Amino acid sequence: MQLIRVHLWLIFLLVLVPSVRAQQIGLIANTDGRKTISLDGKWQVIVDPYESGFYNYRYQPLDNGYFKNAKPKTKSDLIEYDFDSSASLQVPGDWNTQSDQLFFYEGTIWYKKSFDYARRPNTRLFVYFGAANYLADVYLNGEKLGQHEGGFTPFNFEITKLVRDTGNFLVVKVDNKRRRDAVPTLMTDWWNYGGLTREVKLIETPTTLVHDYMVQLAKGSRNRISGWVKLSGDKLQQRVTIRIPEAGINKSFTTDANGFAEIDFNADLKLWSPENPKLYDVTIEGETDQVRDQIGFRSIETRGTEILLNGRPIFLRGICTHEEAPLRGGRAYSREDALTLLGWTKELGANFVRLAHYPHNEFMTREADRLGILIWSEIPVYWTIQWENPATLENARNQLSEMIARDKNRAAVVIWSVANETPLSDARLSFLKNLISHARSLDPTRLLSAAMERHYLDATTQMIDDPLGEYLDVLGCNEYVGWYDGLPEKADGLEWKSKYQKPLVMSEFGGDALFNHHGDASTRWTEEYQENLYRHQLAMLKKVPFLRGTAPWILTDFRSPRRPLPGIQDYWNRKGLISNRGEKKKAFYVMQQWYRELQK
Ligand code: GCB
Repeated sequence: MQLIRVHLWLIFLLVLVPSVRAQQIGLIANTDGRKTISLDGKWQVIVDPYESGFYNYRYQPLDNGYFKNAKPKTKSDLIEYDFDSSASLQVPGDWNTQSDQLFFYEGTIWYKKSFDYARRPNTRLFVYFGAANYLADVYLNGEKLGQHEGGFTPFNFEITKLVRDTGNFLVVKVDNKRRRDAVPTLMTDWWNYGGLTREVKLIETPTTLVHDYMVQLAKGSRNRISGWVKLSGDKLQQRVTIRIPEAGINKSFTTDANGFAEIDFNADLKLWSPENPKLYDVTIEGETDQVRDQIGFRSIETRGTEILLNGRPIFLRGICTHEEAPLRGGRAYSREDALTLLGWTKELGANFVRLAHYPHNEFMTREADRLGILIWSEIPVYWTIQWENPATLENARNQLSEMIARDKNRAAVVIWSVANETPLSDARLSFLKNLISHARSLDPTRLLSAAMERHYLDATTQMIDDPLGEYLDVLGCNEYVGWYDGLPEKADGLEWKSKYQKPLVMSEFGGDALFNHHGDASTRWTEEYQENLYRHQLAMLKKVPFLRGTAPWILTDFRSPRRPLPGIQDYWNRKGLISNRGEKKKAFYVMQQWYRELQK
């Protein structure tokens, strides 16, 4: 018996303790409204294609891998790595565009940053990563903090107990090897930019902090705010107050033994819209901590085939975009990058952007909030995911949770999308239904969509009857009539039908053109071909009775390993309305003209 007890304890220590340590605290909402210290800048790196900093020659995990940041103590010591004399990379930033040697690299790179930090009493400290693509193992002072999977969502680890006044070293093993069971999986049409692609920062909080909150209009209401506040720490029962001074709001609630309080009160507000993107200063104030945010309030619903913003029908004049830096190239990460992309979006006459095919950095959603651009945000459940694999589902659910956790208070975000162009099967349907109900449980207010499948009933009829449509609020379809599907004139005779009484957003259409490559309208890759394709597309789309939005593919040319054609593509997908150098192609103006007409 005694022996069993000892064994149980051992199992507890071995199994439970590391996992408790790895789980730590969930995502801290709104790092903007808190005290943070940036760890951006140069980080020392070791490129480790064989992961010999992690595994020994028998492929067993090492106890003293590179995360120990070891130094020889005597002149006879054998240590085969040294961060401090290694090369460095800029963080945030993908590694591919910082070194020619790393351009096609897929594998592991170790990052190290040293810092000092004098922690004050009664504070907690967290290290926060905007994103790391794809798999990150994080260590502080040689101790493992945890692992994070998924290349486009934020995560944080508490380091209160491990941090020292001086000489801290933070080591992150970032691995972007593609995997069949991962999300996304092996095949995508975008560059697998690896690294610490978004900001890294330390967040200092009081011992009991306002961990997370949702302050939004209740579903279907334009004058009732409802949501919740969650505290984390040892003083969980507190009075928390929501203040919105400009709207004369000052409402207090008491958190329960778990630190949780639901909030619900009436509010007389100027509503957020693309025409008037009104944001209010909001303070969420507990007894021990307070957080400031800027929040817009608007309602979003569907009625039959209409999309209603603040109760009024709206047409989503959209455009798709990847998170790729205009002009500079590589992963976008900054406010300036966001402002360039959203500036072009506005210039096009758009009021809506589809952030393809994964959650973009927070500057995009924050700036869209300020500029009045509606957002479709999606997770990289793209093409041929392993639908039957429970671990893949768990991974997708987690990426969905983290996307919603970060952006649930952004008025701009009106649609969460769970998938792109996924092939029909029972396993796929149950996987996606699971994601849909998960999203609804986390956020009951926003619309759910996905880019679904569609098919030809006969030569001139496109039918939307993908069973997924039953569970979505907004139908999304990608179609490439005139590019992968016949020539542009094919669009003239096409009719669209839908099984569902729901609004449709044509979430992709388009074709490639190399900027300044000219010819007649039937010559592929020319601006004239693309322009003609857009003309025929728009003529067709205008006739679709249930169409409530368009998001052509795509704002700018973007890098893709699937596009090698020399002299034309050179590893760029050329479907941009704007080139990778910022030059507008003829089709840009076709779209712009239509979006201007729609505004009259
Ligand atoms: C699609 C995909 C998108 C591709 C695009 C293309 O349907 O959703 O990721 O980049 O087509 O250019 O083929």
